[in-house]
Amino acid sequence: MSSIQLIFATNNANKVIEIQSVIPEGIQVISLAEAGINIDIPEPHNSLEANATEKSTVIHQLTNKNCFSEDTGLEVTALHGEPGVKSARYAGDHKNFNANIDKLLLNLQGEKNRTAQFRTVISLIWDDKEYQFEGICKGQITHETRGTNGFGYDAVFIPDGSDKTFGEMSLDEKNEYSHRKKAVAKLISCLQALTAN
Ligand code: ITT
Repeated sequence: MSSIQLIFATNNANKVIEIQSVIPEGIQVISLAEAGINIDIPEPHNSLEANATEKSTVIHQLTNKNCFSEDTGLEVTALHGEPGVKSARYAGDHKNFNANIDKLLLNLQGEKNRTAQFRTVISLIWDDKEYQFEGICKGQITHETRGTNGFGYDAVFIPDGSDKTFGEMSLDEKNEYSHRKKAVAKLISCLQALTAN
């Protein structure tokens, strides 16, 4: 694959670190900061798919360059899929990770069913056409926080197949299970097909 550049339409620095850790040589992921873009990208919709499209479209219209975005939600079975699309703002518009975790644990107090999944939807805009890719990681919500690595809800989520929370894992360990990594693998395959010959 020849070297390609893609703007990543996110203001979340943790997502940039995670995605850059799994992108192969030959694909250059450029953050909004590196592209000199400073805007609060809107997420007005009720689905991860629609918000992902909104974010990539806004940046594509602004730059006219190939780009991608991702929207991720933590979907908790006992809470009927919440916080889901509201994961970033679960406890309010200030997007505070600790406040979001506190609210989640409170809402699950006394609840035996702790099953949940992270779901990531990536929206790629390549040559003016949109492609979407999904990645899911199933697991359990703990009763208290464990570990300080990662971001968001990592300290209260144990992926199936592990006994550690994401907050107790290195980035490489998280990538063995991660919803984001699975969605990015599909993105990479698509880019390889689009740029083959
Ligand atoms: P952008 O929209 O700018 O990309 P954001 O932080 O607002 O950044 P989302 O709308 O996708 O991103 O919000 C998802 C929230 O879900 C995020 O703020 C975290 O609280 C949480 N989250 C997403 N991915 C996560 C992960 O891998 N581990 C733990 N929590 C995660």
